[in-house]
Amino acid sequence: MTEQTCILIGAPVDSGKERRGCLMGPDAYRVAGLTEALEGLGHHVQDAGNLRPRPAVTPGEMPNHVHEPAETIGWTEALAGAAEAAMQEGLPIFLGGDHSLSLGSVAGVAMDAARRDRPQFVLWLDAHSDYHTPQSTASGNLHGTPLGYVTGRDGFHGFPEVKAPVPEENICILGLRSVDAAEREVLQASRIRYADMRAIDEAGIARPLAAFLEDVAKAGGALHVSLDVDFLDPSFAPAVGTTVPGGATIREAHLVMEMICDSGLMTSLDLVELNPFLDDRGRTAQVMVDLTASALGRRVFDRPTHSFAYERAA
Ligand code: B3U
Ligand code: MN
Ligand code: MN
Repeated sequence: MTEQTCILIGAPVDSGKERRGCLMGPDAYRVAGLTEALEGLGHHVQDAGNLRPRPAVTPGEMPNHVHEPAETIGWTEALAGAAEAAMQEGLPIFLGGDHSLSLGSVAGVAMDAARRDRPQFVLWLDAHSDYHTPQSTASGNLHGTPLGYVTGRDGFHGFPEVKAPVPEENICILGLRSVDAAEREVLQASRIRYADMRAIDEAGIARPLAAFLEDVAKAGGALHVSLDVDFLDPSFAPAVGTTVPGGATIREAHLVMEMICDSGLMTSLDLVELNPFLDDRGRTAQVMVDLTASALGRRVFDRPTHSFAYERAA
């Protein structure tokens, strides 16, 4: 693949849920050799260090059960600015941090796309749909809300205004197996496309992904990929607070990353929800680094050993 300037943005966000530990994520990726892996593939890597949240206050209208809203608002402001700026320099890789970091990363890259008159697309690799609002979440955990925020759903009082909402039809979620009732209703009524694990078991993961990538290419879109550790099966990615059995295998996950790489479409990436406190000798951090390398060109062979044509999903 063509060489990229990868900008590593540490985002030790830990306010999006109660269980702590994701703040150690950025350093775990560094220790697991992310920079070295990407440089070994011929890319330039700039490690921008770790961001800090802007100071913020809890808005009066926020439901009481929402956990640490002020801190997440501060992170969203900092990340949206950093994301938009980094898009001028190269391909930002956001090292989480929990998934509430994507309120900012996606809002920021979408601002950049809007400025360039390019449609923004988002590929969400996750067991969960993260489509809540601060009103609909039962847990009060804002890491369950980024897709609600970036699509412009109401109720995000005190958060920066979403000036470039991502159209629902530009979002694809793969890996679903834990969706709350309140999300399920709105998700089914939305134009977001999604494949749950049943669909992936039946048709394979390549089909829905190929169809989505084709649409991104046709539209000349920018593609943000958001990889939640819990997309993966917990048997080999245990370092996450919200494990859900029955996730993507290592092989499925690498295939996704390799197809993203082949498409040449990815313009930004989030690595989220790694909790190194729960890891087994850095095993999950290493899997996430290896997947990032696959998305940026690591291959067994230069060319596929067989070639397959993926049918478009119905
Ligand atoms: N939907 C649940 C669970 C959840 C969402 N995202 C994660 N967990 N990681 C909630 O709390 O909103
Ligand atoms: Mn998530
Ligand atoms: Mn998840």
